[in-house]
Amino acid sequence: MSEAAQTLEGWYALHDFRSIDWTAWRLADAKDRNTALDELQSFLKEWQAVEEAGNGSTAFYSIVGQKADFVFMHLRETLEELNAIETAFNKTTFAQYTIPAHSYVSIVELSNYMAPPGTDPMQNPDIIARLKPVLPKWDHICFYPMNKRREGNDNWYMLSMDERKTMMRSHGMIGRGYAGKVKQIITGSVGFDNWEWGVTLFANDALQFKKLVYEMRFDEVSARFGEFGEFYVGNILTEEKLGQLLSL
Ligand code: 76R
Repeated sequence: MSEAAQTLEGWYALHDFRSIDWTAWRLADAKDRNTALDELQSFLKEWQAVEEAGNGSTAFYSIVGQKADFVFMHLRETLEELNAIETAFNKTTFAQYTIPAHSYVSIVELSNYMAPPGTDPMQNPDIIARLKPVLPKWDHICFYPMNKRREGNDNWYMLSMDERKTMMRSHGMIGRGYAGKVKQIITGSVGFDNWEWGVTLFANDALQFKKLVYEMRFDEVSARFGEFGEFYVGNILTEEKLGQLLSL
């Protein structure tokens, strides 16, 4: 058996994608629409307070295209908290005007492929900060799930630790070229959802998503072993943008 990579886990993650039921929203009377907006805004404030207290983080983005209209990405200490957020949102007036579009459950994950041997990662404040990150409020988000292939000669899980380390080093070097332009959060989802990882990227220039993902396609670990699900891309929903989105 090949040696499993050691992983470190941080906050649990829920990506909650919703579509807006525009017909219902249009038909609602102004009073109901105001109640819906107020409730949504108070949830956003509550989540912001959780973030400021260091107990989690939430990102709120619109989604371009027909797969969904917006996404909440929540990070919390426990699966119970994520469940509670989801249920509380579902009970709001605003939720009555939304349709669940997609969801993804995972946990922030770092693996030890690049860790210097003989060090205790949990003594490293940078590592702790990456396991429990404050999600950037950058202009754009990109999310997609992925697997590492397990087929014939292209079985990631049958490779030796050294072979995987070499490939992950090359992967990491490409990624580093995007420092400051793209922030990535890798969440592990083996046992939690349909794919092995969720990849969440943030950037102020959306084109950098395409540049990074394309460059990685030529790198062995993605070229030979990467299998990808659906891509979701969108724009940050500030209070002002939210008002514009929902105004009729
Ligand atoms: O954690 C680290 O920074 C060390 C290096 C590193 C690891 C271990 C790293 C760096 N990644 C790691 C693990 Mn990554 N990453 C992806 C994708 O579209 C594709 O082809 C793949 C999707 C992107 C865009 C990306 C970006 N990475 C992983 C893993 C877990 C693998 C495992 O355990 O087998 C996956 C699935 C994955 C996928 N990666 C980086 C980036 C970027 C931008 C970096 C550089 C980070 C930095 O140094 O700032």
